[in-house]
Amino acid sequence: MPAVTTPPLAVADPRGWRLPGVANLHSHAFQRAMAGLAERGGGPQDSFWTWRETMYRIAARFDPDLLHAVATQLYLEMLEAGYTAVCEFHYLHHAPDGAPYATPTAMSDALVAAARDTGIRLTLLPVLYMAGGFDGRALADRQRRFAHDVDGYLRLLDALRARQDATLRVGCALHSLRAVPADAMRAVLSALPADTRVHVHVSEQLAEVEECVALRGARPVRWLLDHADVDAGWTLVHATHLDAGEIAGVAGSSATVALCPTTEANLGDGLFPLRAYLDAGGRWGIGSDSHVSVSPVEELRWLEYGQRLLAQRRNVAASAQIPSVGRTLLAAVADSAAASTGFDDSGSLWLDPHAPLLAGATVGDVADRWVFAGNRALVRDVEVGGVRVVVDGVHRDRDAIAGRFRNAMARLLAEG
Ligand code: NGQ
Ligand code: ZN
Repeated sequence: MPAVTTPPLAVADPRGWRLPGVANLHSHAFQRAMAGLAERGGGPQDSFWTWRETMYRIAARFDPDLLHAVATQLYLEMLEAGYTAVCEFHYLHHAPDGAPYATPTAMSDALVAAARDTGIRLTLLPVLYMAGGFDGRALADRQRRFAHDVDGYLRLLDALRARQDATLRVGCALHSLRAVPADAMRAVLSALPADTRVHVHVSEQLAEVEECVALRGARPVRWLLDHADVDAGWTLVHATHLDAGEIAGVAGSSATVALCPTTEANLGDGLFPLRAYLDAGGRWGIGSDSHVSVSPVEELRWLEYGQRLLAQRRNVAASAQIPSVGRTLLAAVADSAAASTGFDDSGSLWLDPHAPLLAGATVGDVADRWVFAGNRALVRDVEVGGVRVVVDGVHRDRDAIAGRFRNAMARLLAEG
């Protein structure tokens, strides 16, 4: 069984019910600007891949200022919802035509500034993106701003690593097996300092599973396990489609799977085999990915409810050792945070002890009440690195940040 936090997860203190802050293991900050704007039917062929074209059209409008404004609002919302750290899977590196900015790290700098402005901890994951598919085809024009060669990518990592401090970690992200040729993957992995966190999108859509089998002779997770030293420093994002051997292989590797239930539902990805993965002792955490929702409770609720709908039974994540589903889910997320983010301490959040929904709550049921019946309004205070950034449900700079976000959205949408 996975390690379980032995002290109580929630403790009552004078400020309320205190729980560990939640790490958000997967974010593309710019996509917050399109939340709710890709929900118009274009026909029965609508899919992840047609959504991606909409996403690319919005991505093309971003510059460092817009990215800063959107990411700042997003990170503020994350903090108010109880997320204290975010792994930013960042691939909008260059200008839309693919030319580097005068300051090559300008887009990364915008994300670092957004995190510092809000007080969230940032694990910046600059993304290596080289090819348009498993066959190694060149990037399409709309993907050119994502591109690096191996040397350029390693230089970017070096430049960003020099800025690491108590609030910033820099890891490595491979966009996906389709976007990173095998030899480039090997070259990058062998050049990384020990202890670098590595994140990769894998096995999200059946089309990529089939293409990987056709071109690399194995399913993507199998291929990755066979071609890289996947260990506790790795985070496999989505890993939705797994066969029994892959479930055992990922669990046995001690890697963390980053599940993004609201985005995976929104994009029609499929359902992760949670029960089998838990039975194999697998580690997992959550991410809000495209940010159609910015709420750890909604991610966890969707995760459990998807499994209930599929299995037609209840309390799927519970076990004989820990019958509370909410506690099981929150403890798994707390236990996986450091391995994926590189930060040892996740900060704390306090649920409002005066909320009617928590009347009569006990140490044994407060996690279930929050995950299954509450929402972010129950989060009263949030503390990161000893600093209280959310007080009485409100981030210290909420109004100023929202004002800049509104201006940014007006500019972004005017360009449509
Ligand atoms: C991304 N998002 O990189 O933003 C991807 C879509 C792709 C998700 N996979 C693009 N949820 O995978 O090619
Ligand atoms: Zn993603």
